[in-house]
Amino acid sequence: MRTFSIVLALAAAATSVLAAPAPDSVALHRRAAGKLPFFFPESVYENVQSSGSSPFGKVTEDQAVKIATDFLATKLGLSAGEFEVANSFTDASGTTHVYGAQLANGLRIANHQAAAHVQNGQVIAFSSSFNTEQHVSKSAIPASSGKISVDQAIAKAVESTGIPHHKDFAAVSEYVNTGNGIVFAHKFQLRDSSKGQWVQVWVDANTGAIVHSADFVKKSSYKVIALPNLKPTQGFTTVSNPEDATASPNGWSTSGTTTKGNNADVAKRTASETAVTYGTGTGGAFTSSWSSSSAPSTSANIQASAVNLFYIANVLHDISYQYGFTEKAGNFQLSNNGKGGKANDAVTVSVQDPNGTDNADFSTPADGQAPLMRMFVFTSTTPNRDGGLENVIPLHEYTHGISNRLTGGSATAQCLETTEAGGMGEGWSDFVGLVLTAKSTDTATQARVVGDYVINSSAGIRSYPYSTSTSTNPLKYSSLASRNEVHDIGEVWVELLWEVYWNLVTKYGFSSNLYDAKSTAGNVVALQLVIGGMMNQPCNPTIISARNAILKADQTFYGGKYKCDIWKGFAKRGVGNSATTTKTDKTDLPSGC
Ligand SMILES: *[C@@H]1O[C@H](CO)[C@@H](O)[C@H](O)[C@H]1NC(C)=O
Ligand SMILES: *[C@@H]1O[C@H](CO)[C@@H](O)[C@H](O)[C@H]1NC(C)=O
Ligand SMILES: [Ca+2]
Ligand SMILES: [Ca+2]
Ligand SMILES: [Zn+2]
Repeated sequence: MRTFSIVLALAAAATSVLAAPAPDSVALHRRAAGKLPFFFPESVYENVQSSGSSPFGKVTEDQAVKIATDFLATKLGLSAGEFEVANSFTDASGTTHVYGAQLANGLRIANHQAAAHVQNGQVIAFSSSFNTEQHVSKSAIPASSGKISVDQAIAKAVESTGIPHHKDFAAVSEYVNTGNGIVFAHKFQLRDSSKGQWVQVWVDANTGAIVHSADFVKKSSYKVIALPNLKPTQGFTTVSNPEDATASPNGWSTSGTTTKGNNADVAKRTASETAVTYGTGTGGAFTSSWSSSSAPSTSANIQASAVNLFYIANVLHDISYQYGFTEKAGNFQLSNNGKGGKANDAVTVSVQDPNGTDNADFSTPADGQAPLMRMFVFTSTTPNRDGGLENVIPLHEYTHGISNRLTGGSATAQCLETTEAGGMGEGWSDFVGLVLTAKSTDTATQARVVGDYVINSSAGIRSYPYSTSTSTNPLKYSSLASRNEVHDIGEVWVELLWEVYWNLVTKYGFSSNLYDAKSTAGNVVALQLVIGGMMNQPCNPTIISARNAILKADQTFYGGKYKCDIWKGFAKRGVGNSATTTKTDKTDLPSGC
């Protein structure tokens, strides 16, 4: 196993101009989420003053429940049969918690909930969403009957939401406060596991309309440098529910409170690893407030970096999954949910890793052992800059994991070890970074620069910007005669792939939805060909055998449709039909192209 870094050393700043990318508001991915009606009367919450020492002392749980329900009956003006305890328990402090809902005609009013909390025989707090001064005093309760049957209500709701009925949950009759009075309703569930949708709805048994709903799917949001944006100067935006249900059925953050989940474990660690600080969220919402004028080490900036890195690692997990980097292919997950492959290898991401500067690296052991991605701080500016905030850098690092696992199979991690194969490893990493940060307004001859933010130089960290213009980027196959370092070799490989990419985008268009790997848009096809090539190529491939593996992927995925687009891209920069591993430029095409 070899550890790959993003740079060997900082390139001396050459001159080149980066055209400012046009703003591109097209999101990479959005889960379809229709808004269903939801009404819940505002709850009141009161701490009840203790009257000092309790006349009761310790009471049993049953006694505590009776004390709570008597209290609620008086407080909310309820008579016998108008309240039902749904659940109660006593915690370690001896406090008994009692929860329930208002009953009418023996049925629950779904959103008329109340609770009381009892300690030492006294109510210490209570809450309610009904019958207090703030709420409408007793609404009229309609009859518990309706014109619409349960089956009719289900049929209507399935039709209007497009989500199938979830038959495991039996329908229940309940009342619902709609905000305009109480209605008699049928309660049931709708679920589509493949789309990650699962909701409970209440349908008015007289009108057939959905009047209330509860969405069981965890909501999430991440304030990040949203792809395809590249760097913090383009701003942080809040991305909502970015998880792909197929690739990440368990979501991204396991708890909704830390940057730790099935695909990635993202934290700032001190050098001795005595302190581990995860990015934090509340109920799935991960906010951040990054400051360009403060050092990366402030807690706000560490949080911004951790949340951004968690986002990038998970996005690439989910996108690469669509193109075949799945559990069985050896991807990086804590649990594989029974889908094959070896688990326990979510990516460990070290935010602002203290053991290095001015670089980033990624170590990939074989399937079943967790890889390590170390993001360092770059030191040539004041304040220093965080590599985790230039999206191309973590995308580059994660792609090392993909190319290493796929080449020669996931059980072995020794297939990108020769200098030429290692060079292509660097190339695939930059290439995937470019593809995930490409915008619909980009052009073939535009200069695409890597690492310009971290070193604050428009030239970035490579010797030339990537571009199909041979004056902007003159690299060709024969350039390898004087290029022996893996990143230098990688630049040549990226140029070859970049020519193919643009042949495809020019002819077949661009899609901003990289999650649809079946799309015929040129950029999606290019990504599929490159990832498919990794699966086909031999252990320690050469540029020639890696090109041939891409041509093979074109046959297997597309029946050879893009053969000539691929050949023309490679031939333009010297890897034509008669090119050999001696690295002399040949620009000829095979017959038929
Ligand atoms: C930093 O390097 C030391 C010494 O090699 C190692 O023990 C420690 O785990 C490293 N710290 C981190 C955060 O990786
Ligand atoms: C980045 O470079 C520009 C232009 O050379 C300079 O004005 C600016 O101060 C630099 N920023 C930092 C943080 O070093
Ligand atoms: Ca795995
Ligand atoms: Ca491998
Ligand atoms: Zn690298």
